Amino acid sequence: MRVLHTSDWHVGRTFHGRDLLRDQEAVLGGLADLVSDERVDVVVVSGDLYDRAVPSGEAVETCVRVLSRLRAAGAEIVVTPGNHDSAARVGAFADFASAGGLHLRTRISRLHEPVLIDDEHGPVAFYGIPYLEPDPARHALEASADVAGAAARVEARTHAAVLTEAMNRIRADISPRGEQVRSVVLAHAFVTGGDSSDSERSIAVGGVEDVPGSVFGGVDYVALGHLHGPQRLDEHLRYSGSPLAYSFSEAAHRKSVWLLELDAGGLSGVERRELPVPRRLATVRGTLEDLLTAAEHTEHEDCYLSATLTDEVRPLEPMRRLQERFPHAVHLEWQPEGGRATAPLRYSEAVRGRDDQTIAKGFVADCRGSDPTESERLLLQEALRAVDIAEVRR
Ligand SMILES: [Mn+2]
Repeated sequence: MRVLHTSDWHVGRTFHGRDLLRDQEAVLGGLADLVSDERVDVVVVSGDLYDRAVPSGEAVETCVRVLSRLRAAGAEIVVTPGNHDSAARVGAFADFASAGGLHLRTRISRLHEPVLIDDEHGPVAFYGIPYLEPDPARHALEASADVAGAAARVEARTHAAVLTEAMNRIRADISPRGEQVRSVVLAHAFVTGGDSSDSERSIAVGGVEDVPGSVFGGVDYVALGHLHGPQRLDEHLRYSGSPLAYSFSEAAHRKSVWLLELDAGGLSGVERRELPVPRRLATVRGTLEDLLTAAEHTEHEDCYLSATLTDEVRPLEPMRRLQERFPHAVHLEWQPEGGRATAPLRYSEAVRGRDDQTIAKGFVADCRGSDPTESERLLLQEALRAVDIAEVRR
């Protein structure tokens, strides 16, 4: 059996205000070609299908088109929700979807019930662990202890405790099925040793967010979601990472999916398949004039750009001017080099002995390089007087 492991689609996410839906649909829809070219039997999506608990109508439509393409290419699909998803919404039509080959595994009380998919060697059991927020998950696990025939108490309010209980239930389901059953677990968690980036939302509880990899023993493969960089923690324990970069900290990532091969004895191979990059990311630094003219930046003209300006005086309308050369410049910082602005000035010293009018005038001059005009001066005066009156009244 061939299984494609992906996660953290975050459909509907924007990048510094830019809509990514078309890029997401292009990359994710492209997975359908991989499914047919590589004769993939099952696609597993380990959480963060959407970027938000209540995705937009366009995001839902995009996601449905992508899933339909994967199914039409010949794969069954198993999905679990991540910390960005609403489990109830993702799983809304689970029983109906399942009849069409889309298995939405969103319920904690049923995480020990596998999706069974056969190959020539017998069944492969796919278990989906929905993202487990420690406190509510603990209660849901305790409430479903009868159904699962499991421990009635989950002692600690930690990710490790609830995932340990989830895995105990899964192992208890696997063992009576016998040797010939192979197993794949989907989980959305921060496993110790993984590398994070700037685009995952922290799941720390009491300062702790990671769980040891040993929690996931006893199964053939664990398809992890949550961390956005593709990584291998162990042969059978991997993150696929997100299909697109969602922060500048991911500029060096090569986004990819894992392609697993299961034979009669379990996991027999894992290959990496890199994904196309709709638009590269670049980070540049220099004076505005430099960035606008230097030939070395020609290669960045079509990238999503994060620029750090080093001008001594903050240039006028820097973003508008940058975008004339770099239409996809989306982030800007100003870190003056060598100028007086680099010397940290304590606020109390900066304002000592100066009246409000002078301070406001100085602020305009500092930001813009020229004093306020007569009409601006009158506006400032009016604003300051209004604040004075409001303060007297209070
Ligand atoms: Mn994520």
